[in-house]
Amino acid sequence: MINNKVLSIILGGGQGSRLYPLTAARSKPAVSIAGKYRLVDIPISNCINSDLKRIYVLTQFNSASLNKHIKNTYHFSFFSHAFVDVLAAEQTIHSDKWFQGTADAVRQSMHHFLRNDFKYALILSGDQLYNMDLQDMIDKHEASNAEITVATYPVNAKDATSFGLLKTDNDNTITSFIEKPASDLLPGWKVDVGEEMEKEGRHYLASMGIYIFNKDLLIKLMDDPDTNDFGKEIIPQSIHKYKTKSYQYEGYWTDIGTIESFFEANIGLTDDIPKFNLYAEDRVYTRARILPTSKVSGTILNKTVIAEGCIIQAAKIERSVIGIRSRIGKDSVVSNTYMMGNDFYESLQTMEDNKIDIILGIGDRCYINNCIIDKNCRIGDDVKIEGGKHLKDQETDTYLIKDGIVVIKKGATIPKGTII
Ligand code: ADQ
Ligand code: ADP
Repeated sequence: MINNKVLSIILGGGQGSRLYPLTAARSKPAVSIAGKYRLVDIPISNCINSDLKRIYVLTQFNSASLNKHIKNTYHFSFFSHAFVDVLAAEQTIHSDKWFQGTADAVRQSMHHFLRNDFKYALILSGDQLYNMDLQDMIDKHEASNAEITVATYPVNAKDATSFGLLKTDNDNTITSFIEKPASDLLPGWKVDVGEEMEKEGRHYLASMGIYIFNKDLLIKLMDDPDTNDFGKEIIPQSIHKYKTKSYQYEGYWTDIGTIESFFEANIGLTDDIPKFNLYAEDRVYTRARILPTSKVSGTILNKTVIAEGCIIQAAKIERSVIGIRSRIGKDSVVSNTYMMGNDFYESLQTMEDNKIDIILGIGDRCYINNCIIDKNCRIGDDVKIEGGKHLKDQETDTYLIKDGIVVIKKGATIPKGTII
């Protein structure tokens, strides 16, 4: 089934500087999560699971791997109108600038959207981990005769300053909105979010950056060239002019736009009952790679998620997510680590022929803790990486330390015996 009234638009990200160095060589939507998916698979899967199958992904930094991933993953029947298309910032006769913000990204792509028949535009963020029935949000939008609906989420004071906050009347109509307020303004933004949420200290109602706009209104709003951003301009300017509703969501939802939140979200998948459930009836889609099963020998595994095609001989792996085609050598101990895995296998013969003496993966007798290892890294034997808050933020050619998390850059080689 396809909902023909709705066109989905995923904001795939600008430079993705907060996720650097994971975004150094690829666009943000293409960053790997949970060992086998890419960030963009989350909003796309939420749309597909809600029968919204006409999807554009807007990105500023069109790396080949994003296009390839979308092309190799989202195949729809020849007879269906479904599609997932990547739109990169492009120069046209009307504009020679890059996207100046989220609204500008939508504005510059309007001519592509308007080739489709639709009644509502659903605008989604590309860097959030959640599993939401978007159809229900659309039904509520329609039933309330709203012109705009903003998905909202109760948050605590610590998180509140990173979001757009809003107040509503008894009928869920948004009456005021402030984008990322300073902490001294917070007391004025406390609202009634329901007893359950208040018990958890979540007194503020945040915008999730997920919006439904009626098509005609979106066309009108995009005609004003002076607005670049939904959070900073479009939403605060619209609430008093157009009927704007809040759709309050209380399931799991998290922003994964920073190294720390990205790390926590991945490691959180190893919990006994993870907040984000990958084992639900509604699937998260990704590319079918047809890899062999993983092979594990002599390893104690505790709270660990292992993707397909790995060869593991480690002594112990704990609270870690091990991505596709990973190799981990004998007597190594890996904990609190997200290892993204490899894009290819390297045979012993290839290593010998090319005089390569560090395997693609983690060598023997290594100790790795609090680490993100990007794809295709070589970590030599006897390397010790002990991430943690004792480490200062710093960057070298092969790694970066941010908030105590050591991020090994894509394709880096860490020589034998290195201690970080
Ligand atoms: P932020 O997430 O800080 O706040 P922003 O940086 O504008 O807002 O990003 C929103 C989404 O758009 C992200 O997925 C981002 O990658 C993407 N994006 C940013 N610039 C883009 C561009 N030039 N081209 C394409 N995509 C781009 C927003 C709202 C807040 C709300 C939070 C919820 O402004 O009100 O609370 O989202 O996370
Ligand atoms: P995946 O979707 O499996 O994560 P991608 O298709 O984005 O990976 O990337 C795979 C990349 O790995 C491609 O760019 C491909 O050219 C590269 N690659 C595959 N095999 C090799 C190899 N033997 N040596 C170097 N790069 C390789």
